Amino acid sequence: MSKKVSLTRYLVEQQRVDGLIPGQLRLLIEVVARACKRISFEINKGALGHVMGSAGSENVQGEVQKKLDIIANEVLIEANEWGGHLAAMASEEMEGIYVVPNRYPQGEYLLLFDPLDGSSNIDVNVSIGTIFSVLEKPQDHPGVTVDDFLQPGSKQVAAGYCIFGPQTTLVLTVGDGVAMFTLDREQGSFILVEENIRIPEDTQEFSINMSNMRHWDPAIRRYIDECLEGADGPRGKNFNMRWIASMVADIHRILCRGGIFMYPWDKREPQKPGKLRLMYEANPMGWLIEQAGGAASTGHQRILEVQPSQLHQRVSVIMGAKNEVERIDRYYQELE
Ligand code: AHM
Ligand code: MG
Repeated sequence: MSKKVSLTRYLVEQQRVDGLIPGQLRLLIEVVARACKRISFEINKGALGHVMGSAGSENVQGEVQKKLDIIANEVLIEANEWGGHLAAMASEEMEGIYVVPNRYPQGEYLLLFDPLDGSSNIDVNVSIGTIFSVLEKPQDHPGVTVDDFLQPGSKQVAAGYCIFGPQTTLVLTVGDGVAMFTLDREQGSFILVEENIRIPEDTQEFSINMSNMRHWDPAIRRYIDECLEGADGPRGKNFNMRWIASMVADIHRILCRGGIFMYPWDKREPQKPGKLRLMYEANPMGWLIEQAGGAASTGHQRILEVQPSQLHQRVSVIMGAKNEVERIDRYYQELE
């Protein structure tokens, strides 16, 4: 029987061999994984656990919060606040940062998360996920402020997501490739199922909400028009389309079998640079995609180089197969 490698063992070995994971970061990742396990069990209860539906409140972005949005947020905070590995947390569901209370030791890391991404899919039993990103707290001053979080994605020291689908799978990078761990419910631990994940540089599958077509800018219109023309058009091949409306599930598919994902700027709300959030969604997913050999761009710039100016900042997102992302970047340059 081949040996099973648990997340704990994987992290210990990475720490030992590559020195990539300091002890506190290893603890942090394990605590996040434990929280994801709890969230997975809560989601699995569904209507039987009275966890479905809206909570009757709105988050800072004016979006209706689902009960599970709030539960997942609380689980992540409770799991992470006492371990001594964190200075503060920031969440898509909270307006300000959550500084670790004085009664606990202050650590060196900052944790950012979208506690439950793909909320519109909760009540219809479709895959959703938790996305997380880890930064180091700047050490040049005591205490912690919002400004400490405003670092570009290239500064992340760990990032990942946990997808709650037919299986619960944690996908992680600490800057040395992408690894996947599936929750073994009998054993209660995450087990390594794949390492060194690679995204093919070309693809015939794209992922975008086509209902927004009339709002897109010319570069995205041109790219999608050419895909739709199929084998008779300039691309000379047919394209398939998938849109799950959970970024976690769409990115997971791309890490498993390739493709390109787009939630680009559109003119519905011209003052907003996109729908998705830079710090909780685009940066962690962008780093995972790059670590798997793909690319992540706003159309104008590498996502990981965007200098954030606000915690809840939004951004245009184009990520996945390298050659396709570069093609769209070219279209933006040509059409400007
Ligand atoms: P959420 O964090 O409120 O769940 O919103 C983000 C989600 C992404 O997971 C997904 O890609 C997108 O919103 C779906 O948007 P749309 O409803 O336009 O299809
Ligand atoms: Mg989200």
